[in-house]
Amino acid sequence: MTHLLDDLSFRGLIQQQTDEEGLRELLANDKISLYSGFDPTADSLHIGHLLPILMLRRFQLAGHHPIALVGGATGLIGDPSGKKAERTLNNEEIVREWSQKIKNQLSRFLDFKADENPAVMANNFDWIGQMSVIDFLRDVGKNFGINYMLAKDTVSSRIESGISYTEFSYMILQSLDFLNLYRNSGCKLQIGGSDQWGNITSGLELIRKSEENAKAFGLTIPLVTKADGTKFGKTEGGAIWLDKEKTSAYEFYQFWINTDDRDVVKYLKYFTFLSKEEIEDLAAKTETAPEKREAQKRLAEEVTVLVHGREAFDQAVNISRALFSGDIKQLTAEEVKVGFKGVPSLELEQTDELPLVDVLVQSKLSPSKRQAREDITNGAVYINGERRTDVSGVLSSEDRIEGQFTVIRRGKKKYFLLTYK
Ligand code: 383
Repeated sequence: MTHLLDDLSFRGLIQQQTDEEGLRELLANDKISLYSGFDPTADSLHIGHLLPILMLRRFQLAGHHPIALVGGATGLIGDPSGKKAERTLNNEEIVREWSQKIKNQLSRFLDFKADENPAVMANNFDWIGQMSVIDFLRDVGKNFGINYMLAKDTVSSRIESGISYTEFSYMILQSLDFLNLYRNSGCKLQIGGSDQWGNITSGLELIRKSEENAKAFGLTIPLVTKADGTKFGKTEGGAIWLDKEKTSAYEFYQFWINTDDRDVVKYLKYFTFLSKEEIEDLAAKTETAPEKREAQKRLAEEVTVLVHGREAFDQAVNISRALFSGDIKQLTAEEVKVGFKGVPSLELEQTDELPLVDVLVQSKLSPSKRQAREDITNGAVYINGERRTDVSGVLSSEDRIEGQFTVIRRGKKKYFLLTYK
């Protein structure tokens, strides 16, 4: 069997390791506990969190014991890692609410009922929340030299612009987590994005100072980059969230299907569990027939099914197909709503039955009545995907999908949506 670390390095998932040989040996001989932490800084995780989550899953699939930690306490403090400016503090009730949501999201990716190696959920509020400031300063703080802390990137990069004592102390809390999990759960490895290197190594330092003959490891995952130089995971609409209320399964699917040919093989390695052979096969197809976009299709399928389930994936494909072919009629009202999110729209009364010409003008699809008539006679106007050529035509209740939407299209891709009160 391939060593887990060899699979991870084939996938390009390893950025830095504290002791490669040591970890290799440990993993070859033992099933270990490992953890990664997620701070509740929003009401949902986003695709930037996906790699470490899937990494925990990769370890679990290889027989190890993953611990997903929600930063109920650290989320109240704010990690300065990778941040150019001080964060604003969120109130405790909000952070508690977000912790719960993030916990629910995390639990979908790991198996908590596995016989041999069930995943475990932890919340650092359980040990940090009650800690007294005296204990913190005496028992933990004593192990951290100021010079050591100042030398960390996350701190040194903020000396000019400023960093509060609060954020400065963050690394101590994350270190304390690692020590705690090491002591109480035998956790020997912390993983995280490369932005977490400083926090992970300071935890190892604390463990080394606190425990005799300690053996613990750190491993980081690279930052996901894009060939065109833009930031991964961001669209015009903002982040790609894992919560389908914030980013629909259709938008999620679209995000992956639009992956650049230059990035797609890398993302298959990163974000899917496909084998080396399957990925190499898709890589070859991208070389020989890039126009078929087989690799993108497979990537979008794998990741959408993983995050949103098979049914939501099928729906996303259905919407995409209908939008591509123009066959809108076959969509359900729900699918129209999702597929046309962001398309300009107008809300009408249920009783409204408007002349098509007027609607084209009102929606600004056609600049004037004269042009609207011309567009109709030229065959450029479609209602729910069907061409309308009658200039005196009226939009009636029969033109509504499940009584809720009328999709108007002019030309190849100018869309407008009518909704009804
Ligand atoms: C808190 C307590 C711990 C260990 C880790 C933490 C959270 C950590 C952090 N992580 C980021 C986050 O929460 O801030 N201090 O948004 C992100 N992670 C992971 C990964 C990543 C990092 O959750 O690189 C992207 O997703 O490490 O930015 O004891």
